[in-house]
Amino acid sequence: MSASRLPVLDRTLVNVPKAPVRIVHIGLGAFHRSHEAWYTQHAGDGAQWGIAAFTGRRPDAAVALSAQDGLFTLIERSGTGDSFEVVGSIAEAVDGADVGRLRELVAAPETAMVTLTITEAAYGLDSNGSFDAGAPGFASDLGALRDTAGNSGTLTTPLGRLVAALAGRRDAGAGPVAVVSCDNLAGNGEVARRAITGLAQAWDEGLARWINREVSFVSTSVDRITPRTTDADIAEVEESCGYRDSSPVAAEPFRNWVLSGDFPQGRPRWEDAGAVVVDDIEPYENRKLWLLNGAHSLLAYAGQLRGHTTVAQALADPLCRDAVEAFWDEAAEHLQGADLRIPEYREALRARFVNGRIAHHLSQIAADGSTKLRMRAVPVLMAERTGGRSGAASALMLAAWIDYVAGQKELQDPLSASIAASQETQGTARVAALLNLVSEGLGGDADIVHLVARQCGTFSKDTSTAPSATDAPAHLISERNS
Ligand code: CS2
Repeated sequence: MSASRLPVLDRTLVNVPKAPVRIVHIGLGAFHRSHEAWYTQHAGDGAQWGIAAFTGRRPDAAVALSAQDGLFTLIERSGTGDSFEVVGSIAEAVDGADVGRLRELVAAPETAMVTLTITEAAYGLDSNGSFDAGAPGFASDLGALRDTAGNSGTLTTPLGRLVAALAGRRDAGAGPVAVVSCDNLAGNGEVARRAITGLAQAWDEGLARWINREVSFVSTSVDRITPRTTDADIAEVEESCGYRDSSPVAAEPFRNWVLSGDFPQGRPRWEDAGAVVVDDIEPYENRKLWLLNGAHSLLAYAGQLRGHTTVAQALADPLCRDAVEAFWDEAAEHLQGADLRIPEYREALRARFVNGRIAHHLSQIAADGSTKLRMRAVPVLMAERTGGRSGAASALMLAAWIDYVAGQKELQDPLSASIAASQETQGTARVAALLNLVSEGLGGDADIVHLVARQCGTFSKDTSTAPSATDAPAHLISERNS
């Protein structure tokens, strides 16, 4: 049957009932759908927990998902083949600009939590890691909050919108609620608390006090590699499933979710689907942020400098792979505790990264480097130096970023203007300026500046040994061209 004659995915085609909304999510992207939406569907009591998911910057994903009643196909992509599952836990998909609907849902007593995947850069952290109300978007949102008592559709930041919605919950007397950050940030619960109460404080002190009393900030470590959906994924679902789905999402089979904190109004039994609830999340968080995300960032910059496009392709390059292993050696020194099982975790990561059927583009990972490296490279570098070692492998990640940003005309980064300005300087002054953007004061440490500067050029120096596009395995060439 031609694709245009296939039925569109909806609830008459699959036996996936719609659950009542009890979770409000902000950041309706591929990762939310492959992770939290999947875990919620697989919780034993998932049928009682529907998600109302709001987009971030653009309405597109909400429009596309609404046309199929929130349903989408998860393509589970292993190294050997694909399997398909319709996920139906998104009961409502909404344009993030619809602050009125967000307020209404957050103010509903049935809503037990607000979950977030808004990206690291959206928390307004400055280079000290503190909340900065002057970060892009917040000043104008604060103006809109003051002018319209939070009723304005002109709020543009996810946290500005959430603060307006929390005011709605306070006004409705709907009681306590949990805010659950699912972004890759160290101490994401605490970061969310600081940003949300910081914004509220700057608008309405009474609201900040209410948030301190009534909102529980839950920390999580989330994991599932989920590249952007491609046209090939859409065509594959049509062919294999016999319906049209504009919004499938392809992800690796591996998934992990560690949570820590209180849910005053309950939560789905995510542990039925393999989630783990712990008292002390920090070791798990660091393991994931340093080993997985750290390696990702290193590969993103080093790999692109070497002419690679995907994670699997970069890892096949010995220069990149050795850099990753050396960084892992440094990080492992600071990941203690038998239950972390670092050797097994590293082995599993190698296998996940070489899954060449997952076209995880380095350019996607490279975005927002100043914020990401602050959490992925700097803590290991500092711990190494405190331990009397140089931290050379962590410094190499910073050097790769510095080389990478020098070659970019348009950079996606919250500090892109300052990064561009620092390109006006040269030599160690430029290295120091860029390091200060990643972490305030780092560029004032002459030893670190030299350690990083010495390693600049590592991945661009000897391109003769980098595989050229035509040496790359066939599946990688086709991914690159897709
Ligand atoms: C990646 C993550 O884009 C990035 O920064 O490192 O999105 C990574 O793929 C996920 O955290 C995997 O769980």
